[in-house]
Amino acid sequence: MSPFHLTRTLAEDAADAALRADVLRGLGLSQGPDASRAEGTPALKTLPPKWFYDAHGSDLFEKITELPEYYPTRAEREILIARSGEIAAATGARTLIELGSGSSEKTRYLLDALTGLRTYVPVDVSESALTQAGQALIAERPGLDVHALVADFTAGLTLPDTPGPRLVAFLGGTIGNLLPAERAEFLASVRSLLAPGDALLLGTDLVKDESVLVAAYDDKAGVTAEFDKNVLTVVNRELGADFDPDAFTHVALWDAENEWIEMRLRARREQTVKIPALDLAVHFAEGEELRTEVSAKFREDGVRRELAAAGMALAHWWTDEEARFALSLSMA
Ligand code: AVJ
Repeated sequence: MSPFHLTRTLAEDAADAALRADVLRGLGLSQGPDASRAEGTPALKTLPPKWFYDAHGSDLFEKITELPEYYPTRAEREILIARSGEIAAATGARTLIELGSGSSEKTRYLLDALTGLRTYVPVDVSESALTQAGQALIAERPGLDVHALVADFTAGLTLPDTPGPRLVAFLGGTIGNLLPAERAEFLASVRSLLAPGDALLLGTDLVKDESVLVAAYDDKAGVTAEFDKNVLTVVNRELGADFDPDAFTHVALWDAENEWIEMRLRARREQTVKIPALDLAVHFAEGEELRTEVSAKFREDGVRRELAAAGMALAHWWTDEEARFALSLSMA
């Protein structure tokens, strides 16, 4: 058995179909002659954030994590360094499943602490990130069985048969990219992967001062703006569209009612974008916005309630020194 396994549960054509459906839903159907449009208030255009992460987008995200304004990665790393030993003791995990593993950079602290660990299952939509991270890991840890899964973890997962106890880790605050109803469905599907005694380690960014939040999503160097616009490049490449990224301005705003950050792309001028693969012409008024990401921020009570609703019991809540970010450990 080779120590590095890669399984695609997301077929190339399934990814393509999912992108088409998302673009049609977010840009296409809202363009139809429906009632709201007749009244002159077209629905907000949207694209789901998962399409940021082609190879270039994944590189840009790695750059974001090093920006002075983007604190979540450093805050979470601080917690992992301080608490990995407690996490290992509380879980005794023999299999670590990491959803949205990306570069697996922070995972090293967990891998070092989990002394009984046999198998690491990184799950990501980015095959390039998985291959890079997986190859590096097996070189460093000859005893570890790495079984990478190219998969969309929001679409329900089939996991390889690996030894328990299992620890599922969902780090980085990525759960905040799901809308509340999607979050409930996602947590229920995670719960269904767990047996009694298995655990979920969840990273959540916390509600804080608006200026700190907005700066984290609108950095001075413009890396987040480039990341935001990368979704247009992805749609151009995959669906033959003719988006001009320079015709849009990156916007980050705080929705105080929903307690989430939104990233949007604002049309600098009136324009019509062609998407040949969908036989679509998408009109943007000057100043019209396309929402590309929701990044929800959390409070301890809300996290405990959402986990309980999915059948998991919050057992530990750890934050960084400045209480900017939290890691929670919940048991099935
Ligand atoms: C990787 C989803 C956690 O929402 O903070 C970073 C992505 N977007 N800057 C986040 C992101 C803009 C990030 N997550």
